[in-house]
Amino acid sequence: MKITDAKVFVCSPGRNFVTLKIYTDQGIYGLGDATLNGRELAVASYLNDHVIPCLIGRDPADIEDTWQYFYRGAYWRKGPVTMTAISAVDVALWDIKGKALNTPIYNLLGGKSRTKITVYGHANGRDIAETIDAVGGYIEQGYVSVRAQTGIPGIASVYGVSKDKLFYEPAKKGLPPEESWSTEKYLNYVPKLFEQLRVKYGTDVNLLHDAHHRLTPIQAARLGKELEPYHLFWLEDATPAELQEGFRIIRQHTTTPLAVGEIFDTVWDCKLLISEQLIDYLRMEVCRGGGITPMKKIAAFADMFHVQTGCHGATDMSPVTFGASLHFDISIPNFGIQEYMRHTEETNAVFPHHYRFDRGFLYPGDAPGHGVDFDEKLAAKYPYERAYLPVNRKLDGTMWNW
Ligand code: EZ4
Ligand code: CO
Repeated sequence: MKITDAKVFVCSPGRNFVTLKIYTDQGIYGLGDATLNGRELAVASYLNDHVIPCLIGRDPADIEDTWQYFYRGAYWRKGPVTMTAISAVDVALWDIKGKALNTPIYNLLGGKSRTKITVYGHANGRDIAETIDAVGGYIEQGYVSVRAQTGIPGIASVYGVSKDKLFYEPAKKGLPPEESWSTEKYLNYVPKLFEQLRVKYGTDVNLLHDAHHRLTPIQAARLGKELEPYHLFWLEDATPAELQEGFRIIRQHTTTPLAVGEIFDTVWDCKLLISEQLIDYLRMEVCRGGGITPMKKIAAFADMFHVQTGCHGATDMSPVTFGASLHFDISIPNFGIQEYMRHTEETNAVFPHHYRFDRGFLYPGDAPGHGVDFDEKLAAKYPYERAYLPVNRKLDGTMWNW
């Protein structure tokens, strides 16, 4: 089999997505997701200008060699633009292999290690009372795991809080919106949320929380310690992780389980975090992490150090990434949990798929490949619209981490 062509589609059915379609001389095509939130066109250019010319004529069966060709072969390694582009190629090639062999990708990864994928939903509210109600709504829908984010009195807009209860979409059309932040107000308010959630809903529900890179290690240690009585499933992105050693400080002080990694793009971003057992859950997924090929290896490495996966699954992962992630999730031994933010009806219509959601669980389906398709005609009705993630400032105007 030979690759005859590849095309990049940029569309915006509710939000922007970049989709790679690889064509072969046997009529089989594969789809990959190349969406990088707020930097979409850079990946589209990387693929169009630098990857696709080298793809034509290659044998799509040689997935490992193709991955090495674009990783080692570029000389310039790592980085979110490069790794998102390589991910799209890798996932599209796994899709082609599955279709060529008429089998779902999970069969090519060793088969199923479980029957269904536990997901967590996103509950949020403008204050503690509203957030408590939102968590209740998820429990009623059958979720066993819920992430809870609350607005904070005195801060105008906070990560994870939206007006729409079922959909949370941080990217906004136009130039980056500005949000504000106070670590002091946040640290004083959030433990009360989890105290009240446990009083109201007891211990059966898994509760998660995302600090979204706002804290220093010692502040994260304080939060983890204060949340210990409420037994969180995880505390996510407590501190930025460029300095992996920073997690030693958090770890010394708290038994609250730690998750990190949604912005990591290679194993080098988490080598120390994993090998020193500084984290419990790794948030990398197939789109940002370079595809299924490296993610299998990273998961195996993490398994040696008791680290489980918790793949990022926000709306900026297109349904193609969800499809691929679910095959990965169902096959690996050290799956932990999968994030699941709902896509809009427009997005789902552009990406018809075989995976399905039912009362707190996702199922990958049995279609050959990853089981997600792309309706080009419909996609063409939704042209790209510039959109950015917010930026974040402390109350005195200092730029801070969003
Ligand atoms: O902010 O995917 O846990 N989920 C998250 C997401 C991220 C977005 C960034 O593109 O932190 O909401
Ligand atoms: Co997060």
